[in-house]
Amino acid sequence: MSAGVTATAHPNIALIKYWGKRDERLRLPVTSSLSLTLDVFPTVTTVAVDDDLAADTVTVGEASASDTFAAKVIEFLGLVRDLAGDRRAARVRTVNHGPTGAGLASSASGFAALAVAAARAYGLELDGRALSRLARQGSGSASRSIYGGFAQWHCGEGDGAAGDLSSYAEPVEAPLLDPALVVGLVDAREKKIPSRTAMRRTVDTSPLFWPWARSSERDLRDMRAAIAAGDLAAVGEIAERNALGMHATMLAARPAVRYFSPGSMRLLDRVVELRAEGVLAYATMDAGPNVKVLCDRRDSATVAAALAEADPTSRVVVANPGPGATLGAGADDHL
Ligand code: 2P0
Repeated sequence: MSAGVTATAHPNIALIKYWGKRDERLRLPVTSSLSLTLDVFPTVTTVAVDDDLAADTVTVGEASASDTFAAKVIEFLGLVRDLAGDRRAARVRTVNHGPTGAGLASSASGFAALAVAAARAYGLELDGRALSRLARQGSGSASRSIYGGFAQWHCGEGDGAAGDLSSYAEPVEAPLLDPALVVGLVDAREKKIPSRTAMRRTVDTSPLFWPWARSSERDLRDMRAAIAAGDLAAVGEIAERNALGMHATMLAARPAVRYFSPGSMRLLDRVVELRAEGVLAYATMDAGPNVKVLCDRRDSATVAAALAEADPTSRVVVANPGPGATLGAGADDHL
């Protein structure tokens, strides 16, 4: 058996959120989204195609993966095998250096790393756009982790093959910004309602979903202009309103989906106070209670100290813009 192909990818945090699919199978989103890839919590994944293996095996670190996780990985390998015209099974080993399933984009880094490693292991030569489309089919947000820094995932047009071809992420240049994202880990445990379930329930039952989706298209246009102008205050304001609006759609779902906890509220309150104190700091939240605060890199230590003081049980991690998905084990050289 060969040693396999290893790839590393980092999570991304959306400043304009992806929330709602128009095609569940192909993971085509209702709206376009825009994110920042981080330099913390990478996933490192190795795929080894094996002539003698009867069925795929999936391990997480040194242990067997749960049935649910293994099923997702094996389904994804099926897509890669179809593209490559190669029916051989593979061994997959993945290590996620961050909280898993806690609204910290572990599925984004996970499927981006798996897409890059599996494509190469099965001999496919895919460019960034094709890798992004492939990663998208594992987990929508993974389409954006193919790229470092800011990235926009285009919702694309139409359904079926046309939608598939037109729905991919691209990098967004931001030479005038020097941002940091300070992560307040209120609770690093796995969330109770998976984002996939929450997303579907919101689209199906929330009267606020379509108004948010329409306003999100406008938020994205405004966000692109604010990034191009290097206007951190505008970028932050748009990101915060887009995220809180997304949570409003969930709160209005039936039954409601609520990811906020008392710790989240303490951190959100502190962010408002920081602004009153003159620090440009803006919050965003995903499918979990953790709060991520966008600020200028120069203010990241101030923001981190404020969050740690506001909620002493939260772990605070300062992240900066990180790299796109790459072959190799990144910093994790011992793998
Ligand atoms: C995002 N989230 O834009 C949004 C905001 C969570 C809140 O993408 O169903 O794991 O696998 O396509 O990508 C989380 O959803 O969902 C997510 P699937 P995914 O980052």
